Amino acid sequence: MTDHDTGRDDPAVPTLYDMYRDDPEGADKRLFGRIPNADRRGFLRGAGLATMTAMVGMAIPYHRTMPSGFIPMALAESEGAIEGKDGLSVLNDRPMNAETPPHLLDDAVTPTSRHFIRNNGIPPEDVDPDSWTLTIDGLVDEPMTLSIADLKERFEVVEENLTIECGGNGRAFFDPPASGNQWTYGAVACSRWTGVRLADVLKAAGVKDSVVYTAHYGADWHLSGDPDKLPISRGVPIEKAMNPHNLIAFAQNGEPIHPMNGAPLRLVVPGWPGSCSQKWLTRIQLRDQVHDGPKMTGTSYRVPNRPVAPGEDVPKEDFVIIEAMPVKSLITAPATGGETAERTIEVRGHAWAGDDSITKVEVSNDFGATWREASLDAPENPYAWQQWRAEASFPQAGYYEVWARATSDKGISQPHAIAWNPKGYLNNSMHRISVRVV
Ligand SMILES: Nc1nc2c(c(=O)[nH]1)N[C@H]1C(S)=C(S)[C@@H](COP(=O)(O)O)O[C@H]1N2
Ligand SMILES: [Mo]
Repeated sequence: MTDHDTGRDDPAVPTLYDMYRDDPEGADKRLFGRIPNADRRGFLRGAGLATMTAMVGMAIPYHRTMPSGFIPMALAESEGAIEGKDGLSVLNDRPMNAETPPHLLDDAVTPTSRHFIRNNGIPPEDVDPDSWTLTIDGLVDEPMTLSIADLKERFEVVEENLTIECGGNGRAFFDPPASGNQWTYGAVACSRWTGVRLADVLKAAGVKDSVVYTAHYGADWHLSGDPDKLPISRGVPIEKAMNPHNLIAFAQNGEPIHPMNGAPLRLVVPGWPGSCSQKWLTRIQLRDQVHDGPKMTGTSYRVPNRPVAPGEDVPKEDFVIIEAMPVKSLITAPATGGETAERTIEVRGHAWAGDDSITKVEVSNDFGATWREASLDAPENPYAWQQWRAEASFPQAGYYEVWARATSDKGISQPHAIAWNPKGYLNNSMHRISVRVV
């Protein structure tokens, strides 16, 4: 198998399963050596427990007595399910990265069980919502440290459907390929989030005039286990931070946030790369310069400042930070590859466009020669993806493709071809599905 087939970031980073099969003792050390002074009484003490529990699909009551260098049978038999998730494809288990097949994203509000997982490091263990705190500091009049109860008490609690899409969604289709998780279509979701407005909290702290950028920090661990290293810390310009639709969220679809989606507290900064939406949020610092945390600099979440040819070697200084995500649509029904005896079927899905809204979705079933306008719903609230549906008619039996393309209120629509960039970001080319009419 090539690296492409396994869809992993880097062949040098083995999966949990590979690690235990090839070198059980070493794997144990890598998993448990990472938290200094961890009380290590058995296999599953330490940073690996959340991942292991997630992978076997349920709690492991006797984890304290599991021998070291031991791989659970459930993992030996399969790559394992993820607790509280349903039907996701695991692209990588260290860190955990899993996407949702398009036909499982059919709901207007993405159920938590189908919300993708994009981790850059190791999620925190034994998270206690009651003692969790968020610090707002840096260039503010009054630095604050707030509990989740404080947030609920001091600020208006709001609920919104907000689209989060990973900047690398669609990377799998880059040619030449781009390294990183080989996301196809499913690193996007629109759950209903409950929280307080980021802007309200920043205003309460008093944003100094010199502030230009935020810096977000979370409680997850760097893959190396080095407590002085952060897996990711990103930020946004203060103008974006003050948008009233950014939430500091403590609930997802009316329930506590899923552990892999940032429990107990996360940022949701919709419309911009998912990486701006810090999970396991502990601190927001305001700065008088652009943030320079891990995954802010170099080529991370950055694209060339001009169109480049596929495969072109672009100098680092020509990269700019990705801001709003581009206009895009997804066909969630029917599932690709299906067969139908009907001559007319309903095709449906969602469309979204960064900071903008969608004004038109069109569907073609003749390889783009003709297009039919879909009926399109208004968004539930700004930054919620919009539902559309259209009829596709097939004159005779045979192989068809259904293509969808959305247009934003800025008049921008989706391209046929990928605008290639070295790290495989922002693929918003049209979604195509195949239909066999029998
Ligand atoms: N603390 C922390 N926050 C994070 C990440 C992370 O690895 N650690 N990943 C980011 C990225 S790259 C994305 S796309 C989104 C994904 O959110 P989800 O896993 O809840 O779908 O979380 C972002 N927030
Ligand atoms: Mo991401």
